[in-house]
Amino acid sequence: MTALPTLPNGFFVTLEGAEGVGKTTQQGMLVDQLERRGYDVLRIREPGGTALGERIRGLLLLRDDAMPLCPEAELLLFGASRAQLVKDTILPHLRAGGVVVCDRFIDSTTVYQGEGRGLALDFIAAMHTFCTSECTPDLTILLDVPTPLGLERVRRRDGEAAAADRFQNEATAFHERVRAGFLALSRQHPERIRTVRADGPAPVVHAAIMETVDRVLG
Ligand code: T5A
Repeated sequence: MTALPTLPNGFFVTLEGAEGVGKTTQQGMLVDQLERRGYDVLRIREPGGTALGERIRGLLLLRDDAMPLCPEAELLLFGASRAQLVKDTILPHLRAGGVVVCDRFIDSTTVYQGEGRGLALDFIAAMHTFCTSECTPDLTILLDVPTPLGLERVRRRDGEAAAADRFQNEATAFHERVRAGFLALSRQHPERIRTVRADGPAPVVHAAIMETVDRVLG
């Protein structure tokens, strides 16, 4: 039997970006491609990825006017979901030499709760250390599209259901801050975060992602 290709410390890739940039679409294409090459790939998303995380996801994403969430509670719920995911799922898979492909991770918190909600960035950084045992992605692909295009894509995809999503219903100015925050973060961490234009057809975006992944994986 042929052994799966493994990596001594695993390989941790995250996909980031504002609403509707195509993370989920591209995650599926990336996972398929890596699996075809024989890697043991774990596909996960945030918030979620564990039984606890999926319950927290419901609290965070579903708009419930009877149960408003203050920004501080929102931040800590993202942290709780992530702590469980890192310990139960991400670290064991990386230690076994596998590849983890996660739809959103720490950068989403820095940008949405930090830049978007205006919460203290130094507290958020300390929370990352506490919740993740300093587990940082080897590579982060930042997908970027103009804000109106991203919002249009999710509205077309979700139709009337979009009204129930707490984040999609934020003002355009919030989404513009999020996009600018991601781009600023990629300039601060060029060694880890690679920006890929995502306004073209999905196969073109996928090819650009594979080129980046191949450069880092070697
Ligand atoms: N959040 C999350 C925080 O505030 N803090 C945090 O710490 C974390 C982890 C999660 C929300 O939580 C927030 C951010 C988010 O608002 P979610 O439901 O998991 O929400 O969804 P998102 O991650 O936001 O994903 P989106 O709904 O924005 O969509 P994707 O995954 O970026 O895009 P995708 O692939 O679903 O594509 C959207 C539509 O566009 C089409 C697809 O077919 C789909 O219909 N599409 C394209 N069309 C044309 N050309 C292309 N290249 C296309 N690619 C995809």
